[in-house]
Amino acid sequence: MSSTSSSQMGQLVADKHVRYILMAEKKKESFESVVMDHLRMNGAYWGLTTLDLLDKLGCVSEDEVVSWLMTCQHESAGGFAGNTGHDPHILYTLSAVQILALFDKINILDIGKVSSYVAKLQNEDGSFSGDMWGEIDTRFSYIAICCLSILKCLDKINVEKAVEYIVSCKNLDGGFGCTPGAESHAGQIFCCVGALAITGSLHYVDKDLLGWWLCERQVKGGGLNGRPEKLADVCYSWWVLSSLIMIDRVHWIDKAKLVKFILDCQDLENGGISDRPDDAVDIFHTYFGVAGLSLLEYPGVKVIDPAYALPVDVVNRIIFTK
Ligand code: GRG
Ligand code: ZN
Repeated sequence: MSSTSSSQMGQLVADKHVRYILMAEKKKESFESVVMDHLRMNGAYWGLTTLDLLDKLGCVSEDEVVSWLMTCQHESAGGFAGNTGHDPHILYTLSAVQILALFDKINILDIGKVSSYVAKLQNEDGSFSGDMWGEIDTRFSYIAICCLSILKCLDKINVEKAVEYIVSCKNLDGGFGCTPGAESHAGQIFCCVGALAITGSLHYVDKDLLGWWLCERQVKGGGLNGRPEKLADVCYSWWVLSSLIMIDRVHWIDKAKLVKFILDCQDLENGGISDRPDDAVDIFHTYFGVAGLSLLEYPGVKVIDPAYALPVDVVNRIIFTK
């Protein structure tokens, strides 16, 4: 729970968040054991990226994380699962690739195998399924494009068709949904705008119309919601703000009020960030709170790339190496 007196001081309690991530609430001895037991691949990406943004990635044993991560790769399919022995899914495959990017260890991968797993999930109409069971969603389009871009294998898919499908999910309000005709939602907008940004296709976005819809997500208290009439939630500080930055309209929201909203969601005593003030903290919202502050240029937090959801120094390393 946040205490009003300290939150009025408006400080990021970075050290406490680092400790919270390392312990992940469970009084376990190491971050790695927590990751292996229950946070699994996505949790590991959220926690490790947050640590890196706070310049504390060195606090975890890279070898332990990486060797656990490699046990999650499905031998024949090539994709990654959420934990050892589970089925592979494109969601966990991106998290695994992002974690290896953080550690500068992409090269330990059989890149051909991982990229083929992702490429095989593309459908005739350009869309992507999440796994062999076939659910289609623009989340998976983003994940495929982000993942293959990090692996420098975008040529393995039909990018033109992938973009065409994403554009077919654009709505009259300028936003995007999970499939053609589905309601605009900030999470899906991040995915579609991110995928269009990575593929150099942002000209398909009506920036003023979408910027207007996105900046209307800021509510009186300064926080952002994900759709009209919904409650503000710290995670939209990522989904909405990253989209506004990618379309160059971030100056349309009140940044100071949003910073205060995020800081008010901190547990000042035990670390961690919640979805809204006075709720229980979790690692997902801790990541999105810190990542949101990074997008807001909060001092002491590394700059994050709005499309790749990785620190800019990591993205630069990927782009400028062979
Ligand atoms: C690398 C950052 C990153 C993401 C990977 C998984 C993914 C790609 C994107 C997910 C995008 C998405 C759909 C986010 C929304 C998540 C969310 C908070 C959903 C809640 O929706 P509702 O309808 O909540 O339950 P509201 O806030 O509308 O009441
Ligand atoms: Zn949330």
